[in-house]
Order: sequence, then C-alpha cells, then structure tokens
Amino acid sequence: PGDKKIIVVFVLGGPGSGKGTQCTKIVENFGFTHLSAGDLLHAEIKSGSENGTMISNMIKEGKIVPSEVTINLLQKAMLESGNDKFLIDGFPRNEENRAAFENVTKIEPEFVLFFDCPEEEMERRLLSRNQGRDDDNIETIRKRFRVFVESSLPVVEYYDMKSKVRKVDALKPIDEVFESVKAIFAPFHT
Ligand code: UP5
Ligand code: MG
Repeated sequence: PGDKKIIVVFVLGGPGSGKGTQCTKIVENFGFTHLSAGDLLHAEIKSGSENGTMISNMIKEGKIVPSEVTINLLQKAMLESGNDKFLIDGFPRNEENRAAFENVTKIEPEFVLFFDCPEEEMERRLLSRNQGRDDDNIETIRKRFRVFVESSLPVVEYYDMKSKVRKVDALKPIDEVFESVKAIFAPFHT
C-alpha cells in the first residue's frame, strides 16, 4: 500500500478549446479525478487566502501564476481526492511550470491530451460562455491567446519531442471530440 503508481494526464489546449468540457466526460467514463488548475486558483481567491489578490490580478491580465502556488494547490487536491488517476487541466502553462512540477512531485505524465482549435473558434466560444468569468472579455482573451502561443505551446512541443502528445481536433462538436478522446483513453477503461 502507498506505492501504487500515480497516473497523471496533462490536458492542454488554448483558452476555450474545450478542456473542461471534455474532462467532465472523461471523469464520467474512465474514473479519473479532474483538477483544473484555473478552477483551483479561482477557489483560492474565493477562500480569502493571502495570495488571493495577487492571483486575481494575474488572471485578469491573463498571466501565469507562480508555479509554487499552483503546484501546492494541485498537490493538496491530489492528496485529498484519495484517487490515483488525475486529469490535470490547464497546467503546465510554461516551461518553468513543467520543470517545477516534475522536480517537486517526481511525476511524469502518462501522456498529454492536446486540444487543437483555431483561435477564431476559441474566441467565439469564450465570448458566448456567459459564466461570469472575469477573464472572458475581449481584452483579456487576446492576452490569454498571446501567453498560450508564447509560453504554453512550447510545453506541448517539449512533450511532442518525447512522443507523449495525443492531439485531438477540437473544432468538431462536443460529442465528436469526445469520440476521439474515448479512443485515446480506451486502455484506462474501468
Ligand atoms: N465548448 C466546449 N467545447 C465545444 C465544442 N466542441 N463545440 C462548441 N462549443 C464548445 O469550453 C469553453 C466554452 O466552449 C464553453 O462554453 C463550452 O460549452 C464551449 P471549456 O470546456 O470551458 O474550455 P476550456 O479549454 O476549459 O477553457 P478555459 O477558458 O477554462 O481555458 P483557459 O486555459 O483559458 O482557462 P484556465 O481556467 O485553465 O486558466 C485561467 C487563467 O488562470 C489563466 O489565464 C491564468 O491566468 C491562470 N492559470 C495559471 O496562472 N496557471 C495555471 O496553471 C492555470 C491557470
Ligand atoms: Mg477550463
């Protein structure tokens, strides 16, 4: 006991590519615990933590919160879940995130699920999401796209070099995207 292998899948893709939507469906079918780094950061703001103001300001600017904050929240959520299979959604977002996670947790992802979607479609989805997210305005959306291309895509390229990327066409309707996702997760069927 205690030494069962922990399985981590990083779920990456641009803002509005459908990471959260597809993770919910993976959880229903494959017994993973879904941890959205962005949602954990939003919860940390709500909890009134001393980092809250800093996190809130960074999200409004589309900037990447310091690794140690995000990794602490992820590690805590992993422990509290009691599960051993995780979808880590929206993290790592830059090289520093990636290296710090590997150094701190000693966990390497099983694979990286990457949602490939054109920017104009992601923009359409975010502008019509209407869930009151304070980063879903056109100014912040443009900043998020820029950070994604400059900082997050290099992480996808890093894992692609290691043949760990499973790329999915995320432009299709939700159920069709999930058909592709299901094929990738078939080995994990419970
Ligand atoms: N939708 C989904 N799939 C669709 C489809 N196939 N066809 C048509 N519509 C589809 O989907 C977005 C919208 O599109 C929804 O309305 C959905 O119904 C529809 P969603 O599943 O929510 O997309 P997702 O990729 O999860 O978009 P999200 O906005 O969550 O992505 P981001 O990467 O921008 O946001 P995240 O929450 O990960 O991060 C937010 C901020 O937190 C970051 O900008 C950053 O400032 C900070 N952050 C960090 O600093 N560090 C981290 O590690 C993580 C976040
Ligand atoms: Mg999301």
